[in-house]
Amino acid sequence: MFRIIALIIVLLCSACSRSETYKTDCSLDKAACTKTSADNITVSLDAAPKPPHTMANHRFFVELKKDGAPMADAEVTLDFTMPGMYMGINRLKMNNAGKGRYGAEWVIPPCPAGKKVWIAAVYIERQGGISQTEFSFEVR
Ligand SMILES: [Cu+2]
Repeated sequence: MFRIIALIIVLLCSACSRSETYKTDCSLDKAACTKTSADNITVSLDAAPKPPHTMANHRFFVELKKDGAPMADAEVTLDFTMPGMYMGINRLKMNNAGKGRYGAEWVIPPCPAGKKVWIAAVYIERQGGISQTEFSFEVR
């Protein structure tokens, strides 16, 4: 029994340290982040004000392009999660602002464990399917 508990503790701790050293691929401190999805959609994510701060309201922007042209006919959802930690449901349906631009507001919730890394999954829904692109970024 003790061995099982010890094993669980070891597993839990390796899970913490893994997310502690999580390598982000996007800095929203100064500029937008851009990636190209598997189905060749260019996805840019941005936030204001900068740098993003916990407990503050932000406006998040997504800009979509396909073959260089704005993609204005998508349903876009932003889903924020923390690596290795359940932080409740933080899913935003974005408003279509036209010309391939989408926006939503979100107050970044405080983390009880003091973690700063969030993953923003951008879900892009169109006739014919859904695609997903993820960005990971740090807040202050
Ligand atoms: Cu957290």
